[in-house]
Amino acid sequence: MSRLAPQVDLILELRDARAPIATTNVMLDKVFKGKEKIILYTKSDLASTTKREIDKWNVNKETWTFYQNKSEKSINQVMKLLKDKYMEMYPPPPLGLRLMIVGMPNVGKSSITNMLRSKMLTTGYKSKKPVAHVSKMGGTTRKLSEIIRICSEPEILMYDTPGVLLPQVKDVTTMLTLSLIRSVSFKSIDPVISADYLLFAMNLMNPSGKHYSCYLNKPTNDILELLKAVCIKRNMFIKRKRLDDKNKYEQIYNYNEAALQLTRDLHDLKFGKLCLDYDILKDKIEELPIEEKRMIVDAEKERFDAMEKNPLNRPVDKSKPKTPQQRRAQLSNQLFQ
Ligand SMILES: Nc1nc2c(ncn2[C@@H]2O[C@H](COP(=O)(O)OP(=O)(O)OP(=O)(O)O)[C@@H](O)[C@H]2O)c(=O)[nH]1
Ligand SMILES: [Mg+2]
Repeated sequence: MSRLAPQVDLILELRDARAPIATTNVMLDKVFKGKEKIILYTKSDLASTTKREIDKWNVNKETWTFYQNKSEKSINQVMKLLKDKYMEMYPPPPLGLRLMIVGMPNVGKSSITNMLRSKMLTTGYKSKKPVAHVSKMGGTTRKLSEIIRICSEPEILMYDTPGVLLPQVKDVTTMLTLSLIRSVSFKSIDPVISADYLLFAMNLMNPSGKHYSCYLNKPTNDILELLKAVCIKRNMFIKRKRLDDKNKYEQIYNYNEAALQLTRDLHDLKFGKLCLDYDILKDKIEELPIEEKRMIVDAEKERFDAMEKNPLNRPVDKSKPKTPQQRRAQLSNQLFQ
């Protein structure tokens, strides 16, 4: 990417609107220093983040807009921004505007590449078929694309790029946010821990428990209570031999499967639009009346005290892991307890 930087006229940086701070990659600013840039906060159809919240963090007054893939209005807005930038360039780039789409994994770079190409190429052009591969998981695009023509009047050419993570993630909440939006593989994190962070975020957004009312008709800050409700609703149980009588079986809650279900529900918009970025959520706490803030903090303190005494309050699994997959899962559990 840095090798191509001198040939690029404009950077289109994508960040996930559900995690605008966690998906900001300061490394890209270094590589493309001095280049014109437009920021798109993608997946706005899944995000509750507001313009005011983004503006509050836009300390360098950069050009930005929300973006929702497959929305006519959204793509027209991006096309207008691109054309305006082209018109502002004097003299105009002799070989056409060269654009590079950059951002963290899974923020929607390939999706917008295909969308721009299908919308901007004038009708009758040879092929408007999707050229970039799109999938649900981060890490789909593995290498820099060939140059792609997305518009012929004016001439706009672009590169789709692989998602770039910073070498180190800032903190645990950022890691959890990135795993929930599938920018980093959620397989490397205990699903119950991820689900716990999701519950924490949902409670901050709406303390009445509205977001997860499809499972529980009251608010809770106990992830196991919510997971039990998911297990009951979705019949997620594990059958195992009883400890006191090996000839009899008992059913226990399948917390891991329920936690994975919550992350799937998040992507299916079952909990409504959300923001998962701790930095933005923190601001929300500050806007609450003092009594509510105190209640949230006290409840969290109580929960963490309980967790310290008995991490996650889960029954200890003493059985030896049988497969490499189970061994990996057990290791990741240890890392996050
Ligand atoms: N709901 C919603 N989903 C989107 C949007 N844009 C992209 N997606 C989905 O997000 C997932 C990732 O999209 P990609 O375009 O492959 O993301 P990418 O940034 O190219 O990912 P990598 O190449 O892995 O870095 C796919 O499942 C898309 O369908 C959007 O605006 N809204
Ligand atoms: Mg891609």
